[in-house]
Amino acid sequence: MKKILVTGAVGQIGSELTMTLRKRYGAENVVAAGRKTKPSAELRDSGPFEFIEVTDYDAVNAVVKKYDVGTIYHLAAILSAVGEAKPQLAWKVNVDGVMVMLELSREYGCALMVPSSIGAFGPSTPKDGTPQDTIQRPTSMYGVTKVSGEILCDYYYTKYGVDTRGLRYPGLISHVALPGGGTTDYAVDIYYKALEDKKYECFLSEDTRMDMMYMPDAIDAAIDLMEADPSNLEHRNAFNVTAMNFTPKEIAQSVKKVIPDFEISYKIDPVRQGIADSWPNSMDDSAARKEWGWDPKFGLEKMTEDMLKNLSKKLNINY
Ligand code: AKB
Repeated sequence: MKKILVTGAVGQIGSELTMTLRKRYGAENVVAAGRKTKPSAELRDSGPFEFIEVTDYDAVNAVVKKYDVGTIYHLAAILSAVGEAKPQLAWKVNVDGVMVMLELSREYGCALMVPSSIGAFGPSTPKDGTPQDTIQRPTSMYGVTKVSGEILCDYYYTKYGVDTRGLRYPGLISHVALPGGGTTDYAVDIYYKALEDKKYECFLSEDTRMDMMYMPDAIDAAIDLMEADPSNLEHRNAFNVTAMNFTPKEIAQSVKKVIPDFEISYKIDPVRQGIADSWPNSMDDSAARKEWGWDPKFGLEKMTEDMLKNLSKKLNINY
């Protein structure tokens, strides 16, 4: 079989996606690629691993050739908070990197998955039940790069027939790898702090509502989308996908049901609050449900129970 390449394989989504793909398609068929973060022993030893810079066409080309790659999950990206601090880096990684993947996919006939985000929307987008096809005028640099990536995917599909597919991920929550500098990171931090300190100081206000998803659903979404019958896909830029939406106050209440003496306090970070306020409260993901059967399994309470159970084992802290 042609091989699968996962870029950003050491990151929050990549580390779990790579292992799931290896179990499903055979470890030798899934090439993990990272930049400089040391991979876990499991990731490094269970199948092929390569260090590459995703903006380096020649380096990625060599890996695609060496392994006869037929599918690329391009997960390497700069997240929203880091993107505001380093806009040029965000453009380089998030847009130039996508261009490298699109060009190679055109040349080698690869299917390409590029994640987008709720960050691809902005303050002029309808905030509740945000439609699949709507105004996209983001005010964060991250959002600018994500919209650019979506439009480039549409362009390469229409112009060159590249099999592009994408997901507008909401905030992702996992007990395996930490997110790297996003606006929704609070929804991961809160579980660690609940176990470690029984308290958490949140950088967003208590009523900031955003879409969220537990990692097992995010992994299923990526694989199900890439396995979907192409003739059913009307959207080639990125699909709205969500599993739940909540505020910091609501996630804190769900933690408190399991750890009754947990307390949350608030110290607002104006940069991340500004980004969060420009994003939707909730997206309409009916196009994903209709076109490829999107159907998430985890809501807030089920996720909280699972997160705390798994983190308590990982951190060796009982509750
Ligand atoms: C971020 O907060 O930057 C990401 C995202 C929603 O795309 N988690």
